[in-house]
Amino acid sequence: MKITDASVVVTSPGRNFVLLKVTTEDGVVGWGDATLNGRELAVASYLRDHVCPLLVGRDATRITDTWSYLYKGAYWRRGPVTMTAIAAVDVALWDVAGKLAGAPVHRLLGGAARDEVTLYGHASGATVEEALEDVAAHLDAGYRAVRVQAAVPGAEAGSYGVPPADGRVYEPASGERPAEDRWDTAAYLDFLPQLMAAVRERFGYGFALLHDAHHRLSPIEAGRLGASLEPYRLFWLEDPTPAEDQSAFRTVRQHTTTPLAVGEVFNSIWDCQQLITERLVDYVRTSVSHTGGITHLRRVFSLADLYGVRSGSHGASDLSPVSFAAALHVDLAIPNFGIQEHMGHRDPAGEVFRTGYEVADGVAHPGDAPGLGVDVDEEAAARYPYAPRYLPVNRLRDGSVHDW
Ligand code: CS2
Ligand code: MG
Repeated sequence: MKITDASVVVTSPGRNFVLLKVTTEDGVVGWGDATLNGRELAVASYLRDHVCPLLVGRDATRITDTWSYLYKGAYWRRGPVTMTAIAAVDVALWDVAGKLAGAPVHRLLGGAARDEVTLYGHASGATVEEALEDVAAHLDAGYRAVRVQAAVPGAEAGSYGVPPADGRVYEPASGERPAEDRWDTAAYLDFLPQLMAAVRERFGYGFALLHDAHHRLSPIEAGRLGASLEPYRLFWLEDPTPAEDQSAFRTVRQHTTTPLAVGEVFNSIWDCQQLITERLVDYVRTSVSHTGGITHLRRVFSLADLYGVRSGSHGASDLSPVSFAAALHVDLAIPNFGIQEHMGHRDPAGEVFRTGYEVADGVAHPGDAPGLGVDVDEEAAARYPYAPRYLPVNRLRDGSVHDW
C-alpha cells in the first residue's frame, strides 16, 4: 500500500497545531500530530523539507521500517524537533493501519487491557479558596484524580498552572516575544504543603491528588518538598527537578516516599533509561507526539513495565486531539497504564477536529472507529492561520533566568 502524498497543515484554532496528513494510493488518509509548543514551524519545516519527500512511494504498512529509516537514516538522532516529526509520521501510519484493517488502533496494539482510561483533571486558582472551589467542581464532574495548583503568595505572577484573570487558559501564550514571570522557590516550598493540607481537610482522601512542580526545584529542595507532602498522600509529584538530569532523582528518592512522575519533555527511551532501570520514578509521563509516536512510546512503557513503573501520558492542550486520541489507544492497551492527563481543547478547535473519543465522568475511551478516530477539517483549519506564540520565560527575584 504505497504512500502517494504527505503534506503538513499548520493551523491555529485558539492555539497553534501542526498536523501531518499521509495519503495512500487507495485514498486512505492518516493524521499525525507534529505540534511542538512555541517551536512549531521548526517541525513543520523538518517534515515538509526533509521527510515528506521521502515518504512518497514507501509502503504505508511498514511502520517499524519507516520509523527506523527516519531515526537511523538521518544520522542526527533524538531531540524534540526530530522526534516530534518522526512521531507525526508514526501516528499517521498507525491511523492508516487501523483504517486498512477496519479496526481501532487499540485493537492492533493487543486490544483493550481495561474498560476505560482514568483521567486526571486540572484544578487551580488565584487563591487557596478558588483552588478548593475548582477541586469541588472536578469532583462533582466525576474526576477521581485531580491535579491542584494555586498562586503562591508573593510569587503570584510566576506561579505555574494558574489561569490569568482575563479568562484565558493558563500557560498564557504571548505573541512575538515570551512574557516574563518572577518566581520565588522559598515561598513555594512553604506554601504548597498548606495548599495540599487544605485540599485534604476539605475533601478527604477518597480521590487521587496530584501536583506539578514544573521542573523548578533543586534535588534537595524537591526532597524536602516531597517529605513535607507525605501526610497528604499524593498520587504523584510531577517534574520536581529539571528533567534532563536523571541522576538528580536519586537525591529526591533518598528523601521522600512521595511518588514521582516525569517525562513530558522527554523525546526518547534514552532520556529515561536510568530513571526506569534504577526505579527512580514511579510514572513516566512521556507524550506520544514528542517521543517518536506510538511505536517508540510503547517501547518506553514496555521497559517501564519490567521495573514496575507505570505510564502517565502527557495530555496538555498543546497536544492536539490527534495526539490525545493516540494516547488513549495506547493507554487502553498497555498492561502498565497509570493515569492519563486531561486538559481538553477549547473551541474553535472543535471546528477543525472531529473526535470519536468519549470523555465523561473522569474517564475516557478512544472509541471503536477504524484508526485513531479523529478527522481534520482542512477548510476549517485554513481559516485559522499560524500566529507566533511563546511559553513564558521565568526569572528569579534577582533577575536570573530560572526553569519555567
Ligand atoms: C504541563 C504542560 O500538562 C502539564 O503537565 O506541564 O501543560 C506543559 O507546561 C506544556 O505542555 C508546555 O507546552
Ligand atoms: Mg507538567
